[in-house]
Amino acid sequence: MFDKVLIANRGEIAVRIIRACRELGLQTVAVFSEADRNALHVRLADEAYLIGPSPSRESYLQMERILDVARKTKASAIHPGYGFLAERSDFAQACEDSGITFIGPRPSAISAMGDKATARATVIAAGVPVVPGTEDVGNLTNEKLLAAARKIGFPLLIKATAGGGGKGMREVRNIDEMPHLLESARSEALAAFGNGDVYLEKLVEGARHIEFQIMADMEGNTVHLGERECSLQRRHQKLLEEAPSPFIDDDEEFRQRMGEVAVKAAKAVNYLNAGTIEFLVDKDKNFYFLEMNTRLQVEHPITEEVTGIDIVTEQLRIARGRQLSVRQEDVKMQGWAIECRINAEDAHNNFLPSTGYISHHVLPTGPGVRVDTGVFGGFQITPYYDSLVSKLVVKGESRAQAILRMRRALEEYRIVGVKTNIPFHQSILEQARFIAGKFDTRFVEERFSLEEAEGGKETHPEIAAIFATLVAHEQAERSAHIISRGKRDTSNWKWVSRWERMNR
Ligand code: MV4
Repeated sequence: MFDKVLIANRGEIAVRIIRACRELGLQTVAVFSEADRNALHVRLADEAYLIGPSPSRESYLQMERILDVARKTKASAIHPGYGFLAERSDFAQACEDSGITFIGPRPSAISAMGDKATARATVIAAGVPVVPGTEDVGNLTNEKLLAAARKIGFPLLIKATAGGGGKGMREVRNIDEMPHLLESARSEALAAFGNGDVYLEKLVEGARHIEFQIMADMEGNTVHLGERECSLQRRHQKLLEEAPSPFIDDDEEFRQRMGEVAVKAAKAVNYLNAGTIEFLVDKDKNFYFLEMNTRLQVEHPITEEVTGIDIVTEQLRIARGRQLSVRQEDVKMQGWAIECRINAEDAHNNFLPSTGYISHHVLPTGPGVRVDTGVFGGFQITPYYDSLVSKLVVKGESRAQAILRMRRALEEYRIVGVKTNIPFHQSILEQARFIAGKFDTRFVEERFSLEEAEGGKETHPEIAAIFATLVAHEQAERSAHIISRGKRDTSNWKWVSRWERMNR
């Protein structure tokens, strides 16, 4: 059993894991690249070791160097976080071979779910619904794929077996464009994953993306912690997530039916520790397994907020051989949580990452607000890693309260030195379709093009009226008086000068 954990990651998730270890009395070892000498995870850990230059290929992806640090410091467990080495079965295996506990699933489950065609075949065999498509694994020839396409029908999607996250994905409307799109999908997949294999699925249009959190212990107890709504994405990057999903909300029967299928899919690969089953859900509530993420996810906090279960603590307990602390019937979703991913990016420059020195970072606080972050005032945002600055999470009793609370928190948020997508989140939270919960995976991209086309004058009078009533109700229920919510003070500089005067 371990009492010292190496965290093979950086940023907010490394901080999140260190905090859970600290609460459990476990020693922590951080690793860092040259760009991260001053990082928060380095400051918070009991020990920290430089593992290489800034590019992740030369640091956070260096398995041997990380294992060396673990051996040297006698850390007998490694938490991989998300990204980097989290879904590398060879890394999980290398840990096992070195007698180090990998805090996550077994290598066999990572590889079975990592190959999306194998994942499909495996869950089909377990009786889990998938979108109609190819069911063979391994390298399918173009000839076979063309024959399969005629059977499946159009429109369909070409997907990369090594993929996930939309890389190497192509929408095909008819057989004539298929050969060309097969070639481009294969070459994109080959470049991105070193594997050009593809498979086919019928295109499900206007679907929602809903995922279930899974936890499983060494005894094979497997539970789900309910769903997260993840339809709001841009270019396959999630932007805002909520739990529960407005599409499931109080349909407990539907939730349990999907949850049972999610558990079945996880059990099909003898799953251990935390994972996520992604589903596509169409407007008639048909749902289909898409893929499994064999890691802790960025958006795990919203599930923690509505279930009261600390997922990272649970991960550590499971890895130490303890039983799950909850049975399925004990898991209850209560209230509503929303997460906004605050990214350092420039909306006016094609959402390119915005780098630079964060001179001020003042976080929203108060009732129902949680911020997970790895940055602070004085931190330099470099171009080497992803653009996530923080995860702003709010919890309310109802969805309406969570929305109002998120708007309030976004107004309070002050970050100076880099551009962020805070204005984007504010505009989403004002959208009638978002407020009404009537959106699918096309919403974000459609909305932006619509706004341009119509000069921002998209109106849904009925939905707007319904929400006005909701807000009025919500506000009437509060005794506090509400100051007319003006526009966010967009001038950070004005705010900084006030702050400086206050601190003189
Ligand atoms: C789909 C789909 C429609 N039909 N599969 C995108 C990334 C990868 N995880 C799966 N994706 C999709 N697969 C079928 N058969 C639509 C998407 C999709 C999507 C899925 C989840 C969240 C956002 C999305 C945005 C565009 C397309």
